[in-house]
Amino acid sequence: MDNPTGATATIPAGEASAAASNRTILKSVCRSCHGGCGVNLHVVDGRLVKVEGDRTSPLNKGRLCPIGTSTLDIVYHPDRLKYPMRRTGARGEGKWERISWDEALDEIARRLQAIKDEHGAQAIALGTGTGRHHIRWVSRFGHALGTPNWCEPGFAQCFHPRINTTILTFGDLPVNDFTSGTKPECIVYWGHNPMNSGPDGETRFVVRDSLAGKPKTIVVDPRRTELAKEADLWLQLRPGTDDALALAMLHAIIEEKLYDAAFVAEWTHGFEALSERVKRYSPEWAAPITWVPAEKIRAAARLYAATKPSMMEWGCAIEHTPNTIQTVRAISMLPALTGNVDVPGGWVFGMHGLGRFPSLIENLTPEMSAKRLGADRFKMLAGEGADLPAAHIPTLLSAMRDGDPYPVKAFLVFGNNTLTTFGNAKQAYEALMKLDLLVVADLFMTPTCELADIVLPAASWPELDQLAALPTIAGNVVLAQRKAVRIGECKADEEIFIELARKMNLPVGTEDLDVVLGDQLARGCGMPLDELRERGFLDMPMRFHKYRDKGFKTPTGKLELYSTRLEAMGYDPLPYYEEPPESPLATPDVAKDFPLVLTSGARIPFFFNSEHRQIRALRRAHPNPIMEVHPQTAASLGIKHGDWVWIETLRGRIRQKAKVTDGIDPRVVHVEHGWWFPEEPGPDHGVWRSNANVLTRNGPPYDPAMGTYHLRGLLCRIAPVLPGES
Ligand SMILES: Nc1nc2c(c(=O)[nH]1)N[C@H]1C(S)=C(S)[C@@H](COP(=O)(O)OP(=O)(O)OC[C@H]3O[C@@H](n4cnc5c(=O)[nH]c(N)nc54)[C@H](O)[C@@H]3O)O[C@H]1N2
Ligand SMILES: Nc1nc2c(c(=O)[nH]1)N[C@H]1C(S)=C(S)[C@@H](COP(=O)(O)OP(=O)(O)OC[C@H]3O[C@@H](n4cnc5c(=O)[nH]c(N)nc54)[C@H](O)[C@@H]3O)O[C@H]1N2
Ligand code: SF4
Ligand SMILES: [Mo]
Repeated sequence: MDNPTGATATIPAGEASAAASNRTILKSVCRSCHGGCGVNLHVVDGRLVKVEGDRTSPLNKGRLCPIGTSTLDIVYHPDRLKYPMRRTGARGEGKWERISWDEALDEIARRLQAIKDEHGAQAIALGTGTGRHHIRWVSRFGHALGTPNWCEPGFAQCFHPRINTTILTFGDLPVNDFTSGTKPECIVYWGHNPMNSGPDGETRFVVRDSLAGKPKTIVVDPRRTELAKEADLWLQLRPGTDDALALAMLHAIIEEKLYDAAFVAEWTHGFEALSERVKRYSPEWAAPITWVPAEKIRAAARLYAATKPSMMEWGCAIEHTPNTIQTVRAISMLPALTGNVDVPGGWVFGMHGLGRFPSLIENLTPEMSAKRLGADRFKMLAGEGADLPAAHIPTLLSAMRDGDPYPVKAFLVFGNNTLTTFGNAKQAYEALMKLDLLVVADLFMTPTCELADIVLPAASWPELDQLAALPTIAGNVVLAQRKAVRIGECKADEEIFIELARKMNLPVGTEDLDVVLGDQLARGCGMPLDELRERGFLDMPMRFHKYRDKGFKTPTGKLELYSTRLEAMGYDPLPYYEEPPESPLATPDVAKDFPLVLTSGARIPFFFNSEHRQIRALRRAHPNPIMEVHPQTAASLGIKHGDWVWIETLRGRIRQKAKVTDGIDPRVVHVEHGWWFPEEPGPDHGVWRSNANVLTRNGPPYDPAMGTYHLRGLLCRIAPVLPGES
């Protein structure tokens, strides 16, 4: 389903051809999702007229998804924010005046300085969204300002548990070898559906292409996705129980001696301890927890272990419960035990074509770092176990709302629709309403922008210069992102940070953008910035079995099944199972009133999280929020396909339209995330009606090392929306 929207990425042919003589074509990279599809940007008289997939790019070979195809509609949408604005009425009243950039930045600088002087730098927090071009620039500006408190809703909930955990276990983040040409014989899709999502760190087209060689596939998903339909084995588990399933597969692989004995003996640390630990987690133990029959778990273990090379494609579903670190660890041990590590057609470590980003974290004193919200408890998120430490969001929200453990007075949000994507959206709202200063930089006037003191118009990806390296962290393909046009007074987030740092006379973080980018390249692949911009991208040849030279980059030099670093931080060095805190087994009393298991957030190919509802072609392809329910459950409650349905949890209720399907277990319900209705009036734009995060919880217990809260596998009840109900 590459482009069923019929959206066109070109302006009318006449206009384009009339101006064809002064056409410039820039090689760039689409950044509307985590992927990095190569593109050619056609510019005529300062206007972007065409965005086409770059046929020479190894990542997309000329293809674009529906979102990439809609780039012109996004860039030139009439609702784009085009100049800075200051609030004139009460917070959230929707009254604004236009101001200049100078006025906006002067006022922000003045108010930040006053808060810093009165409460300390830690009273200023920064926020951003998932994996965007400027994500690390947000932390950089925070560190330059002297605050340790920056956050992103994915840090404890998405990808970073995988990054931080695999760095402990393997010394590096493994990715899949999609580009060397070696055909995988088996692929596991675990809580991940790259048919719909532009996945974390990969690009969707190479992931899809890997299916062409007809590998065996194993799909771990509570919903019958396109991949599940075609799979050799579909493990339809209860949401939130991935850890139990992985532990049971490890049990079977060890008990039946299906592991790669030579690799395990030479290259792993702690195999005996792991074997002892997983003895208790047999497939028969896991069956009633996961709802997957024991025989099927064994069959999956056998198929995976016997078929090489094997890839593991994993998604954020495994990071949406409060036992994230152990879940990621347990799943990552499947490739580890079967020797599918740094091999062609399997998991590989990257070439790191982009040098480490200068986050300026060294600018924080140890005392200030220790003040990072959550650092005392969640060391894998906010402390020494994190690749790039970030603040714990629920703790940050309490600091804003209640001044606990200390007051946070300002929040600068660069590309995050807080009210839609943070767990427990109502608490997020209460926290934002308490701030002295809320600044939001975005492309559109979101419900979160509506609460701001100052709104800044951000540049979208074809409006700015940057670098990208895909897969993320691994950096095998390095790409130059090019500024092709300017819209209104929009500015790149990076430029805003640099200007603000200069205005505030900060000691660091004031260098020109190109200096930072050039330096990152010099410390990575070594190619000069101008040359990369000319060529568009650099595809670095892969090397395999890199650990054979100097061992794994872990304290023992081995792949640590038993994690010495987790142990040193005071966490369990071996994986274990923990039932999700709200579930039919953990809270049977709650389950009496809320009998269904709720999961959320399976990706929609036409939207990126809370974005793109205002893009007509994309919205036409998916006009309404859709919940999924089994025919049996629907019939028992009088719900028909296409009905609006209430979905209610202990936190609140929302409505979405029913898709009645036997592709979901009768005991499970799925809701989409990210919904608000840009076409409806502000300030809330309908954000409370269908927003999945009205339903989710962000209270304790959290993952002990990562602070992760609970987005998938909660308890809910559903009922038809009756005429006249609102
Ligand atoms: N219930 C539930 N909640 C979830 C999830 C789930 O599965 N279920 N998934 C979670 C996950 S995995 C993640 S990563 C988060 C994602 O959460 P977010 O990253 O916050 O979500 P987005 O909607 O992608 O982005 C937020 C805003 O960034 C703006 N934006 C886009 N490009 C730019 C730019 O270049 N500059 C600026 N300044 N703004 C820009 C968009 O217009 C949008 O308003 O959501 C999480 N929330
Ligand atoms: N088009 C598009 N692309 C995107 C995004 C987007 O919103 N739209 N969002 C981006 C972001 S932030 C992320 S993190 C990635 C996410 O993309 P993926 O990692 O592919 O994850 P999801 O699509 O959220 O979920 C994948 C599958 O997990 C299943 N699932 C639900 N609950 C559970 C569970 O408890 N266990 C298991 N094993 N499976 C479960 C769902 O049924 C779904 O089919 O996509 C990124 N790319
Ligand atoms: S998959 Fe992502 S990077 Fe590729 S065209 Fe779509 S939005 Fe752009
Ligand atoms: Mo994410």
